[in-house]
Amino acid sequence: MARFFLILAFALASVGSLALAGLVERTFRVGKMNISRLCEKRVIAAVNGQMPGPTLEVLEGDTVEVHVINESPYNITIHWHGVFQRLSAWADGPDMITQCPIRPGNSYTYKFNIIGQEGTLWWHAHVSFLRATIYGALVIRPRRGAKAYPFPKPDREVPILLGEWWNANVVNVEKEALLSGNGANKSDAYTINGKPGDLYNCSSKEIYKLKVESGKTYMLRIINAALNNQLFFKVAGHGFTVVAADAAYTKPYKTDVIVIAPGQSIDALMIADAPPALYYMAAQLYQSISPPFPPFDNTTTRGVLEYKYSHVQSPHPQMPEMPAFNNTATAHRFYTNLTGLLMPGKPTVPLEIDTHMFITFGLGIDPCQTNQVTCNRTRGATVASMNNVSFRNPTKMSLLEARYKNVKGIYAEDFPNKPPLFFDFTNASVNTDPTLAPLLFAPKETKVKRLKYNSRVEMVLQNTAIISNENHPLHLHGYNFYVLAQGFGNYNKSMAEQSYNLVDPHERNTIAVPTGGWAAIRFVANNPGVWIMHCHFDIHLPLGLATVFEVENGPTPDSILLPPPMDFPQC
Ligand SMILES: *[C@@H]1O[C@H](CO)[C@@H](O)[C@H](O)[C@H]1NC(C)=O
Ligand SMILES: *[C@@H]1O[C@H](CO)[C@@H](O)[C@H](O)[C@H]1NC(C)=O
Ligand SMILES: *[C@@H]1O[C@H](CO)[C@@H](O)[C@H](O)[C@H]1NC(C)=O
Ligand SMILES: *[C@@H]1O[C@H](CO)[C@@H](O)[C@H](O)[C@H]1NC(C)=O
Ligand SMILES: *[C@@H]1O[C@H](CO)[C@@H](O)[C@H](O)[C@H]1NC(C)=O
Ligand SMILES: *[C@@H]1O[C@H](CO)[C@@H](O)[C@H](O)[C@H]1NC(C)=O
Ligand SMILES: *[C@@H]1O[C@H](CO)[C@@H](O)[C@H](O)[C@H]1NC(C)=O
Ligand SMILES: *[C@@H]1O[C@H](CO)[C@@H](O)[C@H](O)[C@H]1NC(C)=O
Ligand SMILES: *[C@@H]1O[C@H](CO)[C@@H](O)[C@H](O)[C@H]1NC(C)=O
Ligand SMILES: *[C@@H]1O[C@H](CO)[C@@H](O)[C@H](O)[C@H]1NC(C)=O
Ligand SMILES: [Cu+2]
Repeated sequence: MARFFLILAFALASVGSLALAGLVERTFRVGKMNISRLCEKRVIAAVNGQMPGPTLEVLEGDTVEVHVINESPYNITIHWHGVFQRLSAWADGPDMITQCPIRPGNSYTYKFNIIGQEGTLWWHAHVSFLRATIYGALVIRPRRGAKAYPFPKPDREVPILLGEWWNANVVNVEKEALLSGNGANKSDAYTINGKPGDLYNCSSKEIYKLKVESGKTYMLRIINAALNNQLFFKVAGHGFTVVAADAAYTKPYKTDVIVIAPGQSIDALMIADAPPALYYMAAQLYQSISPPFPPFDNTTTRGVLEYKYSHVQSPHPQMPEMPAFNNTATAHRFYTNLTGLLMPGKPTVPLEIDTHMFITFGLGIDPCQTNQVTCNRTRGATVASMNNVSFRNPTKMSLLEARYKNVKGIYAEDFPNKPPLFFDFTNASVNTDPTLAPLLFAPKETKVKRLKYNSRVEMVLQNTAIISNENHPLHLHGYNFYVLAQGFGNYNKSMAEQSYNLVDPHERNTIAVPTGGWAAIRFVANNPGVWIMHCHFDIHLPLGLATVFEVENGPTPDSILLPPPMDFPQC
């Protein structure tokens, strides 16, 4: 890894120590890669001929410069998932939100600082389904001279990227789904660090192996890079202590199962304290949809944990007992048991609120568009929405550029603070009661919510039962938020507020909102720019399950969005 000392600046670290800021410079060539998986040879788009792509390892306080060279036949953007991107929204990456894509043959340098966050994040393509093969880990360690981890230093740190694989060109899978307006083909496999494991055909050698030594502690940096599915993850014979989620430290939480939604990451300590032998690690679907189910990928990916110097190895590794695919109780227990680690000097949850928002979200049905050639015109096309707005990307220029250049007509600033109608949101009768049929329809629009700099925002995120109850992982760009409470059914203010954790809520950039339920979150809008909040199921984003926050500049020079870089891609 190239690391040059850029400036001998005395920076006031968030942890209160003096340290040097480094520059981490990398080149990502996005190009074709030959790969064999599940009895088929395929050509995929990948970074530097690797899948998963290279791990970016940085220290908190570093500046990162990644030169992305697009040698693929596709439009590309890269998103640095969970990075705050303070004053550098130009480097955030979502297609048509903060930039036009890098076209084939072109390049763009993403430049940003990493400040005030430590742990595991990741990077991925943020255009069509391409992140199925264009993704990698982003590891942020404490800066030099800083107090190290707030837990005993692990002996080894291991990225565990959970992925999803199609025996198909993923761009076509998305295209086909959008043309039919009726869901995407299910995937053919899940993967651990790119490998499906030995439960799939032609895959017995494509299995991830982790060698461990008795008594040592391993920090698993687990990332769910799957496109459309939440996962349960377990290792037979071993337990975990969760110490961070989405690159924010948590109070240590002991569990034998990790539940993880697309977009989320979990740092978990695992001690190799089992009798030396072979053990499987496995990941399998957590399916939150209420029946009847659409077709879903019910397969299991697994890897092997292998003790070094073990002479008593049975050739048959032990398999962990996985939760049932519909075990919402286990998912809920995991998600609600996380609390934040309070640290001196670190900001905590805002107690005063300037902007209250109540956001309903979920699926819906619109009439088929004329270009949706395979759409069932009797049924209509599946769409998705927030507060009854089905988000539509602009086409002429990105929202960020329109805001910066003050170009009118690209977007409207009237995304509502609440839904147009309060109904019995989580009652499935909305799908069968003919008098409620008009509720299913959500108009397509490009609307943003404008926020004053430093606004303290509380959002209630309320799932609806329209089409189906489902746990959607909502991801906010540019910020972490605090998770105050979550529950099932309709949000009831007086009841819910009693359950708010205003002492040590954990932080997230992606929250899996309970199926048929709600979550309450807070954040401080202290980063000027335009920031998308969207469902991290890749199939729901193009359907419109998104909205955008336009955050104003602040009053001081260090609270104003910087100008776009010279090589900023144009449409
Ligand atoms: C992929 O395979 C094709 C045909 O086998 C070969 O022509 C091509 O050079 C390979 N590409 C790479 C990047 O290895
Ligand atoms: C989706 O699945 C159908 C049925 O198996 C198949 O015919 C079609 O080719 C698949 N689409 C893609 C893009 O792979
Ligand atoms: C493996 O191949 C067999 C025979 O084609 C098929 O029946 C089975 O479903 C396949 N298994 C998986 C996990 O794809
Ligand atoms: C999913 O697979 C498991 C075995 O791995 C099986 O027990 C379960 O019935 C399957 N569920 C569905 C809905 O297919
Ligand atoms: C999970 O699905 C099975 C059938 O596949 C069903 O018997 C069981 O009641 C379901 N459990 C929950 C909690 O929904
Ligand atoms: C986790 O949360 C559940 C409620 O979902 C609670 O009953 C349980 O005691 C908690 N467990 C731990 C270890 O915190
Ligand atoms: C189209 O949708 C209607 C209404 O949901 C359904 O009855 C019909 O079977 C669908 N047609 C096809 C070809 O799937
Ligand atoms: C959404 O807006 C449309 C068009 O204005 C309306 O017909 C529909 O009832 C609204 N749905 C909800 C859930 O408010
Ligand atoms: C909220 O809960 C309280 C206490 O159970 C109840 O009295 C009230 O009717 C509920 N409000 C709504 C809107 O359901
Ligand atoms: C690629 O991006 C350009 C510029 O935004 C756009 O005009 C074009 O339609 C895109 N191509 C595809 C295949 O999406
Ligand atoms: Cu979703």
